[in-house]
This record gives sequence, C-alpha cells and structure tokens, in this order.
Amino acid sequence: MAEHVKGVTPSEIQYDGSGLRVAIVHARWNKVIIDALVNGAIAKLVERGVQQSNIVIQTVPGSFELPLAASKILAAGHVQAGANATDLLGGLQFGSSSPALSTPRIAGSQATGTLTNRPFDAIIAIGVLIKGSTMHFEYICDSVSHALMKLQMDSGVPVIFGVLTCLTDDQALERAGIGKGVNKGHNHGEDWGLAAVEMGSQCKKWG
Ligand code: DLZ
Repeated sequence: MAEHVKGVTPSEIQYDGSGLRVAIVHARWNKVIIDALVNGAIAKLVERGVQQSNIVIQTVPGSFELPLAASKILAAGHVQAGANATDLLGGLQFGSSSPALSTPRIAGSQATGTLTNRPFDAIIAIGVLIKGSTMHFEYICDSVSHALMKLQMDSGVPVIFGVLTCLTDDQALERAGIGKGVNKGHNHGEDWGLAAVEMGSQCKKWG
C-alpha cells in the first residue's frame, strides 16, 4: 500500500482521557456535515476514556460566533467555587438548567455533560465554512482562525481548530467522511477528538 504523505501521523502514545473534561462548541450552518464531525469527535473522546458526563456541547448560529462562545464557556468552566456560572455567561444562557447543555442534540450522541465550575481541559470549536460568491468566506475564515488561536494562547487551554474552510460542498462532505463518491473521505472530527485528548493531557502535565 502506498505510504500517505498528507495527514496526521497517529501518536505513539495512547493518551488517557478518563480524567479530562472537554467542551465542544459547534456552529449550526451546514448541519449534516457538522453532525458528522461532532459525532466523530465525540466517538474518539469516548474511545480514549473521556466520560460522557465530562463532555459538554453548546451550539451557536454560525462559525463567526465560535470564538466568543468558546471564550465564555472556558471562563464559566473556570469560575471560583461559589461564583455563579450563569452570571458570567450572561446572554448565552448556559447553565445546568439549559437544555442546550444538558441534552445531546445529535442523534446517537454520547455526550451528557452539563456546565459546572470544573475547568475544561480542552475545547473543540467546530464549524463548516463553504466559499460562496462574495468575500464573506475569507473574512470569516481569517477572523475566526485568528480569534481561536488568540483564545488558546491567552487562556492556556487547548482550543482545537475544528473549522473546515472548503471551496466546495464536496470538499466539506469528504472531510466529514460522508463524501458522495466510492471513497467517503475521512472524518476530521475524529482527529479533533484525539487532538483534544492529547493536548488536554499534555497541558495538564506541562502545567
Ligand atoms: C453568513 C454565513 C455564510 C454566508 N456562510 C456561513 C458558512 O458557510 N458557515 C458558517 O458557519 N456560517 C456562515 N455564515 C454565518 C456566520 O458565521 C454568522 O453566523 C453570521 O454572519 C452572524 O454573525
């Protein structure tokens, strides 16, 4: 079999996610693709031992909303014991009573976590941007990627970049493992789940 040139080489270390708490924030644009990616990420988190009750999911309208929501979720996960998480989250309406955080919204999803004040070890931001006929795509790709990197560097918490920036629908479908051809492609959500476990574990060790 030909050796693959592109793509991530699996780590030689099998990281243990059993002590990790992971948030997934995802856009609702291009939902079929989003659902496949989110399910792929969750499957790998669970496979690596992350408890379902330690996976918290929040949706936002589009990819442009991902950085602010991710920032708020991380802040809420870091509030001091006794502080009111929902106050910090303001209009985003998080909290254990929120159906958005207490109920999995993706069929077959294994995530059951609710927001508490226990810090997150990693957050995965998932969106699917598909180029249209205006400059909208370029502006959102650029601003979202920079904002997510800034959040990661400022917070010290791994922010996994789960934003597909595709030129066509077919590219996006193939990167979610649901391509139309004989070769369905590869679900990048799985890589993001593994990246969250690896980076979450390593950052705990590095302090
Ligand atoms: C407006 C828009 C467009 C045209 N395309 C996408 C897209 O391909 N993927 C995506 O996640 N979001 C898209 N949006 C919505 C924006 O991200 C954002 O939700 C709105 O501009 C409101 O801020």
